[in-house]
Amino acid sequence: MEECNRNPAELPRAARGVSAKPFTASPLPHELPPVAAEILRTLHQGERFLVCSHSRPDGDAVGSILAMGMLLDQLGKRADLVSADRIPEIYRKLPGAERIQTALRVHGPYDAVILLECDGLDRTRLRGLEDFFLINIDHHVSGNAFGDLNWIDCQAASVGELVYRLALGAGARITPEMANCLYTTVLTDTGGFCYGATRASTFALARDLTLAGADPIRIAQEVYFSLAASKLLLLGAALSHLHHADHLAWLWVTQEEMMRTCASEEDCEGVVNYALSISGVEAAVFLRELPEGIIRLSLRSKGRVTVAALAERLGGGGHENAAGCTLPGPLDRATDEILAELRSAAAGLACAKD
Ligand SMILES: [Mn+2]
Repeated sequence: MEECNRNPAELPRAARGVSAKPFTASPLPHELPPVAAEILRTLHQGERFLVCSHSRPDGDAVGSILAMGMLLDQLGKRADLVSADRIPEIYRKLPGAERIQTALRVHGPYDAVILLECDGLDRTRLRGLEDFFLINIDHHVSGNAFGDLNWIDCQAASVGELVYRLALGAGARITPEMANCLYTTVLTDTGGFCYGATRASTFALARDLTLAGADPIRIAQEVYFSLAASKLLLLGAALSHLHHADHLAWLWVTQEEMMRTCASEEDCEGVVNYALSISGVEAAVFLRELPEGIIRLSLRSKGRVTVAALAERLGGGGHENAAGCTLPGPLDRATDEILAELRSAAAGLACAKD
């Protein structure tokens, strides 16, 4: 009789060591700092909150917004989840993703606005935030204490990790839905545990989230094996223009190729990484021709070339190893300009032993 009651869908989870028993969290990498306790107090005291992140949201932004919304639900609060840009296709299957509203201006009787991984209000591209009580939770080195409460922890693998610690601090139950959202933040922000702040505590966090019900296989399939065909067609076009020399790699797509492959802006995400992945290449750039003829550039580095300073000089910005800017067209002129900049930034590397 017992055999008949067993749900076959449960077997793979059981095989992964997931049981129905409550799990014990691994020791946290750090004590919850006083500001996090203050954030929790603010959440307990308020009634209605707005949760948002940066424009063009990535896995950490979407997963953290959703998990924070679920935490507020558990605390019996009202939470509005807002993004200036639509949620990328690969994250739309996350539990509760349909709850995130797309808007460019916010208004409402909020007790506080919770900003996740933003270094300033501009980063959200949302208008109407400035008069609210602002809770800023970030893990970037470039993080800014622009809020009324600022929890910036550069050791965290994702902002989701901080939301998780906040949820544990609040005594919330880490539901399978919450665990799936949080696991997505860690997987995507570490590039599949390949870079970023990947450390032992990251795997402890992934373990905890798996025990709490996250499904690592399904999430990996959604994130890495559910691409739009247009993305691969665009990648093919970009790779047909791949060049590399002197520790640098570059590739581009024309507006005509964007149209021909039916590619969207979202499809261009990550194309630059293919150029960077070449052995011996230290910095890479992906150039995309926009309809109006100007050129958008994505710059990446493995760490020895600081692309942020270079992008800033050209009117853009970003992180040390990931930055962007736009240059006037045409494409070949912009390519020459950025290569000259990159060559001088990488000049020291030619003599340095790899
Ligand atoms: Mn992040």
